[in-house]
Amino acid sequence: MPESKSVDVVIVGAGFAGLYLLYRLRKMGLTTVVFEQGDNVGGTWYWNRYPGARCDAESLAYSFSFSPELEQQWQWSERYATQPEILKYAEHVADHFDLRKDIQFNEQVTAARYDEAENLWHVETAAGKQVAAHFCIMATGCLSVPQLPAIKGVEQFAGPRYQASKWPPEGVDFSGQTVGIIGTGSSGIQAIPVIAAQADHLTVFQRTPNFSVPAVNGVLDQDWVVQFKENYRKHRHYHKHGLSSGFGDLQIEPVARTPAAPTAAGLSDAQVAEILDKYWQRGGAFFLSAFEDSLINEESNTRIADYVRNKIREIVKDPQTAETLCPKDHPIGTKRICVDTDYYATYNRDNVTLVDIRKSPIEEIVKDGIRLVDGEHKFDTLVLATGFDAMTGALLNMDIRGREGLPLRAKWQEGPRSYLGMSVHGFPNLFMVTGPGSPSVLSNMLVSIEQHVDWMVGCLTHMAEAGYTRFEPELQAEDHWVGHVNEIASATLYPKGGSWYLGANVAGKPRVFMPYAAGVGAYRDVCDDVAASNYRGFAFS
Ligand code: N01
Repeated sequence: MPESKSVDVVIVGAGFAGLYLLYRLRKMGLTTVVFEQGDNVGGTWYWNRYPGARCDAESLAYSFSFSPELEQQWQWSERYATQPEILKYAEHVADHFDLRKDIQFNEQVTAARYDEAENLWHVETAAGKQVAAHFCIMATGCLSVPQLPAIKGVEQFAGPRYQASKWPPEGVDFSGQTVGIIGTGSSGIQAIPVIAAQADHLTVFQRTPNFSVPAVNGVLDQDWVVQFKENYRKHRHYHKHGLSSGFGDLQIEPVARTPAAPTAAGLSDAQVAEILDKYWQRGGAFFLSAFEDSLINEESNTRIADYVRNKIREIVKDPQTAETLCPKDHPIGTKRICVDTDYYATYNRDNVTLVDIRKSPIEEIVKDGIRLVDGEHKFDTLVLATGFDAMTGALLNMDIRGREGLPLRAKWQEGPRSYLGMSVHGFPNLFMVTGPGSPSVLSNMLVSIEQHVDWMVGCLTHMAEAGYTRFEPELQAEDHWVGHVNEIASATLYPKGGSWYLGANVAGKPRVFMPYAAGVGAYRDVCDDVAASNYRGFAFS
């Protein structure tokens, strides 16, 4: 077994969070090692290479803000960047800041144990590497543990089988093939139009329809980009402080700067349509920001949902198919809204069939297709876009043990508990980036990652200056935060969504609404206030 070495900080994961952490901690003069299970940087953008994969936040906002030089130097080509372009960006960041030398690739962390006497974390990888560190920071991502469907027979499919979140790097050519796909979340909705355009025939097995809005993607006008970049600080400020999600609409003028209407409740259909048409035509998830109360007022939400259902009925020619595609089981936005290119129109193609497996459930995956209660569908290739064990999956897959050997799995048996979504009582000197209890997946991840890392760096600097070597959130502060996160969630419609935000997609997972729903600006204010009041809620020694 390789010899154990000691560093100031061990970071788990070399996605955007791990990269930025490494950059900042190195600047502080701390020794660091990053363990990454893949053979490259990029995290989610390394693994999710399925056809059509692209970000649902606009490129110029879904990018690091810490380096004006990087901002000016990197040229995004489309409004919504493709997965290969985002991966290139992550590689560029790693190379430009010379980060790779402190990253150990193909190293999956399996255990992290805190030793109280030594005040050290002992971290182990599957390959048997060990490292001791004063601080351990989990930058493991929120959607990094794929979820295989619990469907009988999935292993007996004889043809090629691909999973969206573990796509082969060389890509897949579907020409001349018949394909079946299970899953109509963001991944499926992006992949379906692209696969349909290539394959002989595509059968989509849909259990629950999702709301999707058009991306209205396009090549970026470079004159517009220059103008945008001249005002980058102003835009960044707006994303970090002025918006609840940190996504925004990057249009320099109209929609973004037009204040949201207070509510859709009580308006006529024509009035609702007049407002929403602008957002629909402009494209993107910003659609939900048209009304201030879209996620807190049931009537307003229903009006917005009705508008989208009517759009689906307008776009999809076959009325029965259109009806099957209309989501009716959850308020719009309480499951992550999807952003697509030609998703609904794809069902007008002759080579696409939609199968409602809610009406006729899957009995079994067989060697050449899928057998439903009312018949069989045969195809050559199976694609699974069945989601993730989100937010807690990666953390709980590792054997993380805090003081007195307390396993995180035991501490979180009834759902995740944290202080500010960053730290856990009983687990000293451990941070999580964008963990449960922070805005995380409800926000532009790059905005949230930078905010968390900056805050953590501030905390570690405070400790170094004061001569502290150990921090731990107090139980009372954690309990209070968990209560507050729940209180905010219950004031919204989110808990009605039955989504992966709640753990509802994983059998046996506790149903707890995991992200903090008050928005990135409000959350940042709380974190800044905690820091300014001598890190209220943290015990240092
Ligand atoms: O996963 P999902 P995803 N039998 O959980 C179905 C981010 N993301 O990978 O709803 C049949 O949303 C399941 O059906 P149901 C984004 O945050 C972002 O698509 O459980 N079907 C559902 O249709 C997103 O929200 C981007 O009834 C089964 C689908 O599989 C998150 O990742 C792109 C099944 C899973 O949908 C996750 O999206 C991609 C079964 N046994 C992803 N099990 C962008 O930035 C599951 N399903 C654009």
